Amino acid sequence: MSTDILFEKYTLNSDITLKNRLIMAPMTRCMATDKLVPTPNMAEYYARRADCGLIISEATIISPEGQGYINTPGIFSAEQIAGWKLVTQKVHEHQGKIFCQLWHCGRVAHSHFSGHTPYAPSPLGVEGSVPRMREATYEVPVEATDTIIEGWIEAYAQGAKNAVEAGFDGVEIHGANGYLIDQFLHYASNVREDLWGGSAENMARFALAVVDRVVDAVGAHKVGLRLSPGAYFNMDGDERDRAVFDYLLMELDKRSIAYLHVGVFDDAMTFEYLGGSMSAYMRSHSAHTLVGVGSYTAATGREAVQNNQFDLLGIGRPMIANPYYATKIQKSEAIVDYNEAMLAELN
Ligand code: FNR
Ligand code: 8K6
Repeated sequence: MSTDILFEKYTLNSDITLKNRLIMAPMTRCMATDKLVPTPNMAEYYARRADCGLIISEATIISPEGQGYINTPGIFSAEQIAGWKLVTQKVHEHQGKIFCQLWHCGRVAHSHFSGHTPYAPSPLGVEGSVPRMREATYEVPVEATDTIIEGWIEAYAQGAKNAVEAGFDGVEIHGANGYLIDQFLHYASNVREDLWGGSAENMARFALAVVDRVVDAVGAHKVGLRLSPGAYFNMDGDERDRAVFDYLLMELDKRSIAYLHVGVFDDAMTFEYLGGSMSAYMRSHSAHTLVGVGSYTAATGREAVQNNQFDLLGIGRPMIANPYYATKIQKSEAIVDYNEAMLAELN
């Protein structure tokens, strides 16, 4: 019998072994309570995905001023930690593993939620409005002071500690998709000329500081990081960004974090200044375990893993459409196609 590489065990590090190479990609579902507390329904939803090697939770905000979408869960209050405990217990009862994705929206946050104009690296806004809230158009953010920036770094570390207290197996720092950390990493959103901008080293400083503080808080083996070196969502590309990511990936290789994760919707997208896809660029510039993602099926993703394009396969939308996705793939059962109407409930 031939073995399926997707269902091989994968050793992330000396503390964490995954039962297979399928990763549930983080997906915002906007189903937490108005106090941003995860619900029992969310616990059941995640438990139905515990057959994959590792679940990455939906993005979870680390402080109230980081919120940019309605009813996204948080990890900064005791009530939220208690809500997440239910989720992690259910996933563990089903022999699954789950990391918490730590999130701050930066300029894509909104005063509708926090009562004040969002802070960001530079006062450069994005076009558009909060999804599902057309009246809430995006604001021009206020440039963050050093004190605010230090507070953010601390908030990521506290969020990581809270996540471990809530029973998560680790955390994924959300450094992708045009949110706060990514805003430091691209010239389109960072025109600072102080310690936090103006050069590759300065622009990477915030991401590295967050990684280092989170590692100090919970241990490197429990820390993953998602990055979007290619600008594609809430962000414009700039060829100077390349040097920032070259530097950042080089620095990250000096740290023994659990994995890196590509942040993209379609990994077939290529970026001229990266010389190809985001996954190919990250693979050739990093020795870390790489989670690839973006419009893969089990078949195309398996091929990519076999070709050593990445180590672990992130699956997003198909996991919304298919509870027990991993089991279905393993048994070669038919997969239900995803459609956006499925976002209306937690199947
Ligand atoms: C996402 N994605 C996403 N990414 C992230 O880092 N944090 C998040 O909270 C979300 N939220 C989210 C919600 C929904 C409804 C979708 C469809 C996507 C991106 C996601 O993790 C993944 O990168 C993409 O969906 C591409 O993978 P698939 O869906 O093609 O397998
Ligand atoms: C539905 C609740 C809000 C979800 C927020 C996360 C955003 C995911 C929504 C999917 C939109 C896809 C946009 C991808 C842009 C790629 C452009 C090439």
